[in-house]
Amino acid sequence: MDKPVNEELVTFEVVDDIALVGLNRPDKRNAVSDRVIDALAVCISRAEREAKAAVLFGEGKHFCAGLDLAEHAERSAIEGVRHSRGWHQVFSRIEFGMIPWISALHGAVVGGGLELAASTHIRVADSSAFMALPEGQRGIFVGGGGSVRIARLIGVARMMDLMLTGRSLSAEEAEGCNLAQYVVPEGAAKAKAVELAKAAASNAELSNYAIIQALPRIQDMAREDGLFVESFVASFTQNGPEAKARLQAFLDKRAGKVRNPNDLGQDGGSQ
Ligand code: 1HE
Repeated sequence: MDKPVNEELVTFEVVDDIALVGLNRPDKRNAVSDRVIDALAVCISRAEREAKAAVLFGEGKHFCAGLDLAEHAERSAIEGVRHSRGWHQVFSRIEFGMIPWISALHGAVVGGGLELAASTHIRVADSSAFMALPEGQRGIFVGGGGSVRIARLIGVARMMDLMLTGRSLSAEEAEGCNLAQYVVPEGAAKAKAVELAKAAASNAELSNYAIIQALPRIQDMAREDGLFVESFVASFTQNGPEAKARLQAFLDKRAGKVRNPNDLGQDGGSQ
């Protein structure tokens, strides 16, 4: 039995198989305290149980101002390690969990907020979003998996620049370096994220699981190891009854075709 969600800190609801998880501490710009991490962990468990995909967003004017600096000032070295490892555990449950997670980003997406966004599978930024890693200015270091996830997304050179200078990237710049896959008008990120979550939720669950679990692992492998693992994942995924039914549906012309983005107004979508 899951613990009840602390809705004061993170809101949770499921609409049409999509879990909507909202960081809900707008007066502190959704800064991530220990209690926020605990509430997020409960939401992740519920989302995996109750939904086919999840959307993570922030209430108020910002997605997330990162680590709660008021709490962090008090930590000893060993408490700092425990704290960072705790974030790793929770964020890994997003990245390497059962369902796709889409983040809807607006306003500040900074420090630990960017690390959290980097653990989701697709990031949608609205035009108000800005991304930064101000850890150097605060006299600390990334501790929520950023050196692994953000560096893989944008490359070490760019992460080095962000951390040494503390500069902010606009939403467009973030899209240009893989921190966002979509940029939408201000206020439209959550709706776009829900649309993408619904598309992902309509896939076979086993395909989604294979995509989420295999792609980042294969990226970390040597080429030949990656190709070898790919063959096994491919074979395992296509052997289930759902894959057979979906392939047959296409052959019977009952499934949607892949959409040509140049065909304006035509609904030839793959659903
Ligand atoms: C906070 C935090 C926070 C705001 N911890 N309380 N993160 C940062 O270094 C980012 C620090 N925050 C900011 O730069 C700005 O607050 C924002 C650009 C995000 C938003 O600006 P603004 O003008 O909308 O809000 P504000 O007036 O600065 O802040 C409103 C309140 O939120 C204020 O508290 P109040 O009691 O005076 O009203 C702020 O103190 C509070 N607040 N951000 C605690 N982060 C696992 S390692 C991860 C390492 C990191 O994440 S380092 C990056 C930390």
